[in-house]
Amino acid sequence: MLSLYGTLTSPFVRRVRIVAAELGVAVTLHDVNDAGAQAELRTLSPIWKVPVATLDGQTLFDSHAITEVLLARRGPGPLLPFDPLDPGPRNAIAVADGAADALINVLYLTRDGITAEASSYLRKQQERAAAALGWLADRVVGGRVRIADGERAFAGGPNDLGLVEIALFTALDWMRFRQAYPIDRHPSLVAFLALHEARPSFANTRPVA
Ligand SMILES: N[C@@H](CCC(=O)N[C@@H](CS)C(=O)NCC(=O)O)C(=O)O
Repeated sequence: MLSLYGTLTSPFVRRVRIVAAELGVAVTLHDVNDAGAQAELRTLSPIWKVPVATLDGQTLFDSHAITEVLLARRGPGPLLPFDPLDPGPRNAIAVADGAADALINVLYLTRDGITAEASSYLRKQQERAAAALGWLADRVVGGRVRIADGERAFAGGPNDLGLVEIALFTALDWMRFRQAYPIDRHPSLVAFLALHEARPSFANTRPVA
């Protein structure tokens, strides 16, 4: 059983929920919008970010730590294996993260009344997200992110899933949910979302307002 601190909207938390669902690991979600769960989160993790999880008596602070440990201990099940030392998948996940982090920053800065006209940092976040998504769009073929390094690009079928695809899907679907970025600019990313969105682990973890 995985005890998970998070929200129903975070793309990073959703990755963990998807990997757990694919591997048949039961999850107890503690919604940190609840004051009690938020207080517990802050005693568990000094960075106060979600996801945080406890698994096999150990506490893990970050979506990468949690999903990689899940995959190593309970997987790979139906997912593509993940080699943490293969630079291709690592880089692709870093780019998906970079886009998501940048647009999360834009969302929170905008909610605080900071405009793109007033803040060069905010504009840089928007430009970073566009650069990152353009890079990914150039590498998506059907349901996969094709990565030059290592053997991974050639493993599995055209719509198989690994941590790279799950990171990209959750980032893109969050952007769509928050209207944070015009994904329509990239037809390959729109097609990628459409190919995967009915998969039960994705459909059952859609962000809810
Ligand atoms: N690198 C972290 C990023 C996690 C993250 O940014 N989580 C956001 C929610 S989507 C968060 O907790 N933000 C709260 C804050 O910044 O105060 C991971 O992969 O888990």
